[in-house]
Amino acid sequence: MTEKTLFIVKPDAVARNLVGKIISRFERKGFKILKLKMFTFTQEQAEKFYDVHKDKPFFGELTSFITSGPVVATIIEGNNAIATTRIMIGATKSFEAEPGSIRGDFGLGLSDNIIHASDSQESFDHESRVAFE
Ligand code: FUP
Repeated sequence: MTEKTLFIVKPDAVARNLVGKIISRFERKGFKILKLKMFTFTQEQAEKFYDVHKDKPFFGELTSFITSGPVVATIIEGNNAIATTRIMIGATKSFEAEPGSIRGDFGLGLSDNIIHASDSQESFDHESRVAFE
């Protein structure tokens, strides 16, 4: 089923010049890029983006990391986009993510874990609204 999803190349990956390598994996997989935007999250936008985590102990760390530098937000389209993208990015903790996944191949961090991707239709709707507002 053709679906859309959002992924965000996070500040650590942008700083390490990994934008092209990461986006090319999604192109190679067969997804179509519909929107691309480079920007830096404001504090307000970050709090809105991550509002499902607002009561978590790591919320402060998360918003301070995501606002720390430019990101690249991308909306892609293709078969089963939401679930397939989650498989491609790998486990949240980069240091445990499978080799072959994006986090597994490029990262070692937890909040600095290279890439974010929507995990449901609801999170896609919310997150794409915030990122492309
Ligand atoms: P994911 O959907 O894989 O990005 O992971 P989560 O929604 O569980 O977490 C959102 C972000 O919070 C992750 F990118 C990493 C960060 N995080 C921490 O910084 N500390 C934690 O203990 C858990 C998550």
